[in-house]
Amino acid sequence: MLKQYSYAGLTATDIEQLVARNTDATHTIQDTVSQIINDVRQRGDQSLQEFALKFDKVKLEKLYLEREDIEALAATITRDQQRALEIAFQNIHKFHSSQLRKERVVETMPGVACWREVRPIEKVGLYIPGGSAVLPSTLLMLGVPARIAGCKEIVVCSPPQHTGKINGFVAYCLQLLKIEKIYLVGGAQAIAAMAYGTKSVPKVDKIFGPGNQFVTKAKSMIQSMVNVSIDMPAGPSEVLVVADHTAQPAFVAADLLAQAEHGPDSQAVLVATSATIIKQVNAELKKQLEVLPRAEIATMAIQNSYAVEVADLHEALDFSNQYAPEHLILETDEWKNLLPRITNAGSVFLGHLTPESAGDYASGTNHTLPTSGYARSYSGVSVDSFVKKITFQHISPDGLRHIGSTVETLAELEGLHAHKNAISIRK
Ligand code: HSO
Ligand code: ZN
Repeated sequence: MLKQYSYAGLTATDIEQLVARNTDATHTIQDTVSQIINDVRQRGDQSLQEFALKFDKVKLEKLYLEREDIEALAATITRDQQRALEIAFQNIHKFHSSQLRKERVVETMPGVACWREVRPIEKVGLYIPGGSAVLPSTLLMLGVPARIAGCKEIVVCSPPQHTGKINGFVAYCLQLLKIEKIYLVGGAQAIAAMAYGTKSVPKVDKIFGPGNQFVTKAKSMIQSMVNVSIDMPAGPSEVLVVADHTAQPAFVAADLLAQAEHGPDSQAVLVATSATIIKQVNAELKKQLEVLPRAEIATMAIQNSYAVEVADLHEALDFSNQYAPEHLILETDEWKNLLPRITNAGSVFLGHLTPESAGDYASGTNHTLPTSGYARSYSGVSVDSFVKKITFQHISPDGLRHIGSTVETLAELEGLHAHKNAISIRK
């Protein structure tokens, strides 16, 4: 079922093509997104209301829900469901709380003190997708670090359901996060609204969250149009599973399918140390797909995926590092020895009992991660994504004596005499 390649038979160009993904997918939608952005910019709330009617098929009286609505919706989910969301919230909170560390003051020369302090980004916008699957877990993954960072204003946008509301799970997460308002805006129009601000939706400083191709395109375009930044360019979700003879084919197949069910453009790559493993995993894929409710979506994603046969685990890691997966799962007893060889990956899952699902929901790590090869240079979302680090320095009389002549010489060699004078005048 999975297309199959042998690593030994692949040229450098073959590998380059195999690991390339999501390359031109967003080009074709640029015009549509650009029209949406301009419309929201010019007509604000009215444009958002029309888009809700057009795309979400719902007529909205107002573009947001407030505390009473959120409370009523949150009360519709079961106690067990609430409990599961609470545990996820707590674990994500515990893990992310350790990310804020105070840095020490460094004296680079006697009397010259330099240090960094952390300040939250004041206004952040969180986009929670609501397409074929609503993902309340994404609200926790973005909201928890935003709260820990201390962001003053957290604006949440999510497309309305047919009822003109949001689902109870998203509502309960809002309660856990103590967020009292949610904007019923989806798609590229939500990104435009948070970037420019409308009468109802506040303008923010940074926009976070995954989304479909329109949302992603809007995020990448908006950065150069107005002073707003984004978490990362996010494409379709992906996993790469490394399996050797110690792997359980049923577990491997389950992990590939957990990825595949996200969307037809998701990719699930298997890198295995023998053709037999690939054969066994294929058989399991077939078996498990038969009973999967989202089999249609998963099948399309599997068609968009492949398996690579490698000679050993070192070759497996070579391929994985070139692919730079959003999620990497090492289904081998040897996982510990492989850690130093991992150079590019968003989030890594170790051993036979650590499925990606655990991290998607509840272990504590973040599931907002770099896709499409961006793991070569980007990290996943963390508390760091919600703060700035400001540098400070103080120079004492002794410090000025120590550093003064160095600055004067450097200013002079650059021909910048006012710079030199800013020192000399103080001596
Ligand atoms: N695998 C997705 C996150 C997610 N999975 C949310 C289930 N719900 C991207 O990391
Ligand atoms: Zn997932």
